Amino acid sequence: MGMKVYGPAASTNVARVLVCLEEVDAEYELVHVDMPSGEHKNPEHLVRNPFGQVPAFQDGELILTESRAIAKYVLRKGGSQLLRECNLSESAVVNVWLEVEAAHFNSAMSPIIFQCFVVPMVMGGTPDMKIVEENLNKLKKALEVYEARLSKFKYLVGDFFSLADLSHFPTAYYLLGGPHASVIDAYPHVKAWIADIMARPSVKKVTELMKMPSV
Ligand SMILES: N[C@@H](CCC(=O)N[C@@H](CS)C(=O)NCC(=O)O)C(=O)O
Repeated sequence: MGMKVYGPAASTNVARVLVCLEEVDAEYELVHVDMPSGEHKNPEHLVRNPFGQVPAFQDGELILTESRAIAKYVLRKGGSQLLRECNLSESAVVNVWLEVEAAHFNSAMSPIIFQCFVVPMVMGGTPDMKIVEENLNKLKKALEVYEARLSKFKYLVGDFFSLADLSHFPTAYYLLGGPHASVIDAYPHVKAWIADIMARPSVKKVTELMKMPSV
């Protein structure tokens, strides 16, 4: 039995796992979970992810949740160098920036994506601009730190691409495709870095999947 990812590709946390599978050219099956109808809260899905969230991941007997943990498993299994595990300090810094991505970039982008995409397109509502503004301010604070870092190094950890960079792609994809894309114009190094990430073949492949509503 091959690896299985449960969730819609359009979910940022699912896309983070898919891009790692593509990086290592793994064979996998993407099992769609219909979130608008609440399939992620069904008992079968709760067995795989007790928080009723996506993604869930299965490799034989092993069931995993948490996209960044799954991403690491997939990259290790596929023998990828994106974790820099041959070098203790480099791998430590990969983990630092992966945490930064979750705590500063994703945590600001996630409510923005919810308000600007999910509320109008899935729930038929109107975005709460107070939430959007608060999180744009939070994002800008993070981007100042990123800009300083990326003025010194080509990528977040150093002059090599790592999971820390790749992990930003799903939320960056929605930032670029949403109404607040111009936010990054004030941060030229960040803008070039995001363009570089988006040009990666694995990322291009997953962004195509993200555009397909039933995948
Ligand atoms: N920390 C988790 C977050 C997972 C998560 O928030 N998934 C969202 C979709 S992007 C979800 O399932 N939301 C539905 C819910 O929480 O009920 C991860 O990285 O996998």
